[in-house]
Amino acid sequence: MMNAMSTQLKNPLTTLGLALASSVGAIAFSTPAYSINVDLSTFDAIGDVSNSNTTISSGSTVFTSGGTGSLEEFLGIDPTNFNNAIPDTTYGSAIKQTLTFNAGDQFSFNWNFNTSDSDQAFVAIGNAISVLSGSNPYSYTFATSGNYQVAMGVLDVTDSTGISSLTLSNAQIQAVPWETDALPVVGTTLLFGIGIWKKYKSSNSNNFDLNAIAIIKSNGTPGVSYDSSR
Ligand SMILES: [Ca+2]
Repeated sequence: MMNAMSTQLKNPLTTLGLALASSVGAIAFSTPAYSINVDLSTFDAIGDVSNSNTTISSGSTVFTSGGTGSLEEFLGIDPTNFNNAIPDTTYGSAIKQTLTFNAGDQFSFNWNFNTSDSDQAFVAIGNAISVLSGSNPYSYTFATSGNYQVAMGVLDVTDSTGISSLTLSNAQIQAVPWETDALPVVGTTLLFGIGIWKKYKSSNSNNFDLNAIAIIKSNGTPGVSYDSSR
């Protein structure tokens, strides 16, 4: 008991750092995952895109099959990839953004696709294109950390008529649990950094006080000194 107390008194900043770091650890283990909202309005868009990039339609689209001004050029994806995933496309609209993911992060969004013909909605993660069908919300888990382009869009297939529309909402990243992430280390480092900063600031204050005392002493008289020749 006495030993613990004397340790605290000897180095209160280290003790504070350890106490704060422990509390962060407790929070980390009681909060296994956290979500980050993805703002679709920050995405780049091409074609028939409206409502802050949450509605993607097949009205005023751009052509597919590659080349200048094509959907594939905008996405930076080889037309062959598109043709293999979704054959016979003619026109399309899309949004895209490059985001940073850690291994295990899950990217997801809610979607609704309305079409009256053979048009398709798609999602592209990197160069991998998938027809957007089946489960809602769509979700994708990244196996490897890195920067990835994510893109969502609508394609006219075999025709250039009809208005198909994809609506998107609730886009987010479910980040990996903290206990397998680097965040606790960063948090601890920051907390100790704050401790050092506070110590440094305190040291500066002491220096300032000492200087002030020294100035008063060397001047003899505290207050403003005048140049009598003026
Ligand atoms: Ca169509």
